[in-house]
Amino acid sequence: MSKAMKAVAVLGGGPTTINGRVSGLTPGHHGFHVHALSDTTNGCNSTGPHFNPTEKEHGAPEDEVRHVGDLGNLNAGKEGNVEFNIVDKQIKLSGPHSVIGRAIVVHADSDDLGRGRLELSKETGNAGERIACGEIF
Ligand SMILES: [Cu+2]
Ligand SMILES: [Zn+2]
Repeated sequence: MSKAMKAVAVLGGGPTTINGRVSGLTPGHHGFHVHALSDTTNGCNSTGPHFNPTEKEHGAPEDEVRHVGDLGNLNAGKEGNVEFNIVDKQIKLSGPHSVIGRAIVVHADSDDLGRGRLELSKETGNAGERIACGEIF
């Protein structure tokens, strides 16, 4: 299955708006994060961990305690497409929280938002395989 992703980020006075669309997904929830590195020499696995400049635990986008890169889940429809329009307070396009030069990643599975019982819940959200990624520039 081929996946296509397009995203645009807009810096406002305060929160950052990120919108775009992803197609070719399986229907349902898919973890969606900014990972630390834009390196894709070994596919999406080279993009490092979730972008976490504040060294906090994994969480939901609305949580105060979260990785800066934690954007929750995309919810793909029956056709496997999803459009998103995310307004986020922690994502920045300049300064120490800047996501420029990092990667946006879509996962195979749902992100448990740090509320899961599995060991990696507070680290990765157990979102599974990285199925699509792209550099943020
Ligand atoms: Cu991720
Ligand atoms: Zn995270």
